[in-house]
Amino acid sequence: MSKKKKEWRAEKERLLSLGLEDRRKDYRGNYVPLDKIATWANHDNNTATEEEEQKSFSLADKVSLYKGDITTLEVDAIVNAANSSLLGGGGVDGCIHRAAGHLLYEECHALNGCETGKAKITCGYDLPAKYVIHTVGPIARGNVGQSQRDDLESCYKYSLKLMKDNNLRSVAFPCISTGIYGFPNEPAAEIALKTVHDWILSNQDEIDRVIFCVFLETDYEIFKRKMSDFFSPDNDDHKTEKDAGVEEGNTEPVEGGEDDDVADKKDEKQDEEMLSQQEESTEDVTMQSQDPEGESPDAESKDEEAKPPEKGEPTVEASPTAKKKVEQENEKETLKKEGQGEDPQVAESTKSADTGADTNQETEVPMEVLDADQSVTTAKESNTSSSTKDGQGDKNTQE
Ligand code: AR6
Repeated sequence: MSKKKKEWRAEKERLLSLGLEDRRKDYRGNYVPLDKIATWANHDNNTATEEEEQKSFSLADKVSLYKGDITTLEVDAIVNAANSSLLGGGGVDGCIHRAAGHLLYEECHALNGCETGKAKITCGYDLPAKYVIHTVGPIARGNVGQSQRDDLESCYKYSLKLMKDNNLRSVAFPCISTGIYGFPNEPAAEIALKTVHDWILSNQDEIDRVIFCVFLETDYEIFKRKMSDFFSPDNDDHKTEKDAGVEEGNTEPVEGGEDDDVADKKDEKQDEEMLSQQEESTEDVTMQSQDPEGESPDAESKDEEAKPPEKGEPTVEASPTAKKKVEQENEKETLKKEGQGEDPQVAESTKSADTGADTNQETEVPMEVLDADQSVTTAKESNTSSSTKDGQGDKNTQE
């Protein structure tokens, strides 16, 4: 066994044997404990009466909408929107690799990549999340057909399956594929909400919480508008896309008129500001670690075959925000290809974080607890215990 493999295996074993309080001593940055993240039933916009809340305990109590940096969440697992190399990249992938530290790269290196629509699990290392589930979303570049829709759904399903297989009880998802991969935000949110809804319905006892962790105001507004269609306090049956106000092949919401247009423009402006701030402050995410010994990978995935794509389905026109992101990305890729002749997919493993928060933390910072409203409190004020079934069978990690 190589020195590097020994290193990540030993650290993974050590971290997974620790209790919550000891693990907290190892976090590199701020963290948000699960009990500080409101469930949808208690979300500030939710107008459910007490009686309605009683009825909805099974669904609205099991999901949350959280806007912020996924790398700060103290949950059993966070999901990474990775590429098929699993060796890091930009966006949320870059943020997660930076915050988790180099051992995440070393373990990912041993996984031998991952196919689109599937998922693989690693330790979270320096993250407050115990595990990272890496999934590879479809590349949509603004237009989506049925195969991209199926692949995106499959990302959520595989990630949830991995969570269940490893006895994990809380997970946070970013908006997979909606950044660099250009899947339009609105249909992506529909797929995320419907897939998670259906999965929770048939796995209610297996899960404590699924958090939809959005980063951009645009996504926050979309999810806020749609959450109750799927996790309604008084209705456990999901609505169809039509009922939820979105016609297939149309990314624009059906409801609302001028007010929505004004709100959309405001969101886009806020997002543009956020993205440009990030671009200014983001450093390159060059994964420098290499395995000089080139040893054979020990992929640990228990993947099943993904559904074959269906052809000839209608496509969805990208929203203006998605188009802009795609244009920016295409521009970057053209420049890169012209300059270096690289394969864009492979090149992504060494490029800067385009849409992600800059969570690079090279130096030790004092541990602080972030309240879900982003206000900082001291670590002592938090007495949450992890919802993970500690010590229980961890199929993918007991090696
Ligand atoms: N926390 C939560 N969400 C975030 C964060 C963060 N720190 N940073 C960004 N997002 P993207 P993709 C949101 O581009 O479209 C990488 O290079 C972001 O606003 O990260 O699946 C990979 O290596 C967006 O809503 O992932 C792949 O090559 C969402 O995360 C490729 O990008 C996903 O955007 C994957 O592209």
